[in-house]
Amino acid sequence: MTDPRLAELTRLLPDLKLSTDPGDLDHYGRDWTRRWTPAPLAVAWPASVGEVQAIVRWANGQGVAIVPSGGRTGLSGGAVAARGELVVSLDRMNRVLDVDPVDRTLTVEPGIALEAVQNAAREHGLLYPVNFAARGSCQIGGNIATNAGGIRVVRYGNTRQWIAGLKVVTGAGDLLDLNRGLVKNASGYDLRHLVIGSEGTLGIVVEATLSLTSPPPPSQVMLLAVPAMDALMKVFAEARRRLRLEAFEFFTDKALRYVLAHGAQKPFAEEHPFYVVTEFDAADGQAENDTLAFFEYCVGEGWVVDGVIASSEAQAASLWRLREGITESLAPHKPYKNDVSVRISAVPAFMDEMQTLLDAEYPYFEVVWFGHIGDGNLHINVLKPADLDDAAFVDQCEHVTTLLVETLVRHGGSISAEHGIGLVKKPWLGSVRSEAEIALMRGIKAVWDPNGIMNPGKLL
Ligand code: 2HG
Ligand code: ZN
Repeated sequence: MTDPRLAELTRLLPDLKLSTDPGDLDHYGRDWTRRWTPAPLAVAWPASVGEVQAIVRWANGQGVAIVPSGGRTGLSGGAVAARGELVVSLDRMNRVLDVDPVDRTLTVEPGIALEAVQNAAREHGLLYPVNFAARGSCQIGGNIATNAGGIRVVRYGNTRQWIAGLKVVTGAGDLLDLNRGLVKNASGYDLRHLVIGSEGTLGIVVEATLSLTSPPPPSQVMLLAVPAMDALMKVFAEARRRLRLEAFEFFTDKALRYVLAHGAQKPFAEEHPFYVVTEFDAADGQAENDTLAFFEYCVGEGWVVDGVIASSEAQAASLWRLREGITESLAPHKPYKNDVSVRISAVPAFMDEMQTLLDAEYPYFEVVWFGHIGDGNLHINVLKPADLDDAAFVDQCEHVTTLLVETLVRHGGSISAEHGIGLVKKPWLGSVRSEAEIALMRGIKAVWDPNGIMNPGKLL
């Protein structure tokens, strides 16, 4: 370590795993956004709370910025290190520390993968219900930092709802033990909820106590073909009324074409403009009648034109693949991503207005819509035309984002539903949060992180 700051860190923590290897800097300096060239100072892999705390204190002393780093599956640049920061990877802090069947909690280190959390809960006959396609690679610390949502929010809410306790090292180097797994705790500001969704700008989560729940009864997965967005919202309202929903996701004909080209199985002989994948409880014979009655009613109203119910786990997985495989199938087309939310009732009008603007200004852009329609959360991926260079594409997409934000503001929506602000959406934060709100956010940041070392440049 020729850098004197790193030499000092090694002197303080001789056992700390630390690397300046160019391969590590490149790998750990980026997340799933591919826009920035990684340029961290080094990567550190602490193995204990004490090491994290010592690193943060060292960083304050040396004026080194820290990028906390989980599975780096984020899509907003929140885990990018492109300005000489120290990446603090939580990869080595990935243990289950405790399971409590009475409290129904699981206490884990932050670097554990979401899927490992789900499996640990299942081993004890319980469920950690937050779920999404990146489950195998993303880490719980990152889920907390972004208040990750995903495909079960319609039933179970976001990550926030499942955090019973948090240990956090603040930007000032203090170790906080927040809420300690309590169900009720009316003792003032609930600081745990400030950390959730703070995108690593306040501190580093070093331990989390997660609430678990009972697993749902056996479920059924159904794919529906729908002729129009208005109809789709009616199907949603009807499904919520008649079925106990676990998921209600949508995608368009364009999205389907990309997943099919990527190896998924064609669900219907004909193409339709919109599709819904829905999953719901189906415990007994009555449930089967309810499902059929729901389906027939929707067909009778003209809201659904075709449908298939999975008759095996393999078929359910292949229906889910149509939705969960979209991101991967679009990746080769260098998509520019937007992740927005409006009130559920505003979805069709918002989509209509936005698509009209896009068609008028950017008729040569292919725009793929999909997402968590049951949460009013839409993913809008603009694919890069082959004849447009990367910089010009990003420029034009940023103008698309401005149009999008103007439309969102008219509909009372948000520029980020679940991916976070990071670097990618920072220019537009002021359009969806008021000046007074942002001033408060800056004030909070200054208290938690007085020297501004925690993930600087992200969010604020
Ligand atoms: C999803 O819902 C993820 O599949 C990714 O949030 C969305 O790729 C995207 O735009
Ligand atoms: Zn999503």
